[in-house]
Amino acid sequence: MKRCCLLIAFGCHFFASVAQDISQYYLADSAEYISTLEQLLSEQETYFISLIDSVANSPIDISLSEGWNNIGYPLKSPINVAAALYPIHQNIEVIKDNEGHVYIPQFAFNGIGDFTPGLGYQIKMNNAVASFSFTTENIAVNYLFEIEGCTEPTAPNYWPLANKDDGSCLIDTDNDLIYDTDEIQGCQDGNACNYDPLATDAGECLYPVPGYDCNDNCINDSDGDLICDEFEIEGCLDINACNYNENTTELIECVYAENYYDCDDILTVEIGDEVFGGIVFYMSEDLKTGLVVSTNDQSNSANWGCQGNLIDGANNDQIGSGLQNTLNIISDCSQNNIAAKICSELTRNGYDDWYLPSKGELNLIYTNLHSQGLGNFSSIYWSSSQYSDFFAWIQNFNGGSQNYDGKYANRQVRAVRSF
Ligand SMILES: [Ca+2]
Ligand SMILES: [Ca+2]
Ligand SMILES: [Ca+2]
Ligand SMILES: [Ca+2]
Repeated sequence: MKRCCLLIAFGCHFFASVAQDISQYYLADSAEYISTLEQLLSEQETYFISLIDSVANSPIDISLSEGWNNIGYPLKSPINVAAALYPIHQNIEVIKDNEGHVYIPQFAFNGIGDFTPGLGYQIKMNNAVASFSFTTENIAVNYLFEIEGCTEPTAPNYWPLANKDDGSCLIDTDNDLIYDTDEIQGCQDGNACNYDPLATDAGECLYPVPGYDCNDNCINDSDGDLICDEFEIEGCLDINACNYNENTTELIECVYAENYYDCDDILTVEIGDEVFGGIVFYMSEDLKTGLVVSTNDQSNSANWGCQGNLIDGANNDQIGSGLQNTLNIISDCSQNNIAAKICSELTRNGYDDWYLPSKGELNLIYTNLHSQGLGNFSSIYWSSSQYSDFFAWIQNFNGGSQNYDGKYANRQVRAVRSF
């Protein structure tokens, strides 16, 4: 390789490749690296001194007219044709050497390579150039060649000749004794899916979705249906069941509402409905319980019983007290075929828990059913509410009045039960 070629190659390739190898040199043998650096510096310095010397000793001014000209290359050192003619390259159409090689600036094609000292060339100009000379200024300033390497003076592989940083500087920004160029960014959490044991700089970590491992498989899946234990949905697939769930993944026993109740245990019946063995005449405020009355009379001629005896605990007249009144009457009164016993001994529609309604309950039967044309009632009915030792409460369903009557009187009997 000719000397001038070396200079251009220096800039474009040789320096760069040496610089890239510097880290190895440096790490392997810093003495060898310094020696190499000194040698290169020395060679370039020698070359420039030689070039400057030859120009200084050959200050030849050339005048170029439009069209063909003959010129000689006057310097003592060869130099790249493109570099030497850079200041006037826009005015040149083509330049040829004796062997027919050409340099065409428009196409950046240099078939000549270097000017050879002492040789002549033919140059065709697009425009005349009055004054041109081969000088170091033109060559060094106008023809920019880049030398790549580390330009950071504090780096151990700082390359003094470099004018373009190539990112190779050995810098340890975070002072962990690992050069920036050797750092590996990655996740440093051993629990993360993308944990990188080689990472030297913290990077983004990725974690599995709760319940799953890093391969998107369930951590726990007892029945192996690919639905993780914690995401199983227990339910029943019968749309009529209270625990119906269309998203069920784990079948459990279906649960159904009781008859005449919804899934919240709320009654679905209304006053007047024939259910629970009778006709509904009362429902509690929370719509969970109620009272029914038999659809026919249990007797149309029965005593209240135990005339002249005061039955303990049978004076209650509120709604809900008929059962207790009845229990107290049959407990205290040994007389048979009395109204309370007729009711308590009744088995009807599968139910055997009937009793004689209290005064308040009997009035509800009158108001909610009989007044609405329901229940087939007639005349006067006994309540289980005692008035005194000789009297007990009755209600006349012809008009609805409540009064007391002698316990010996024969009145009608209609049993009720609660649900
Ligand atoms: Ca570092
Ligand atoms: Ca680091
Ligand atoms: Ca499962
Ligand atoms: Ca399952």
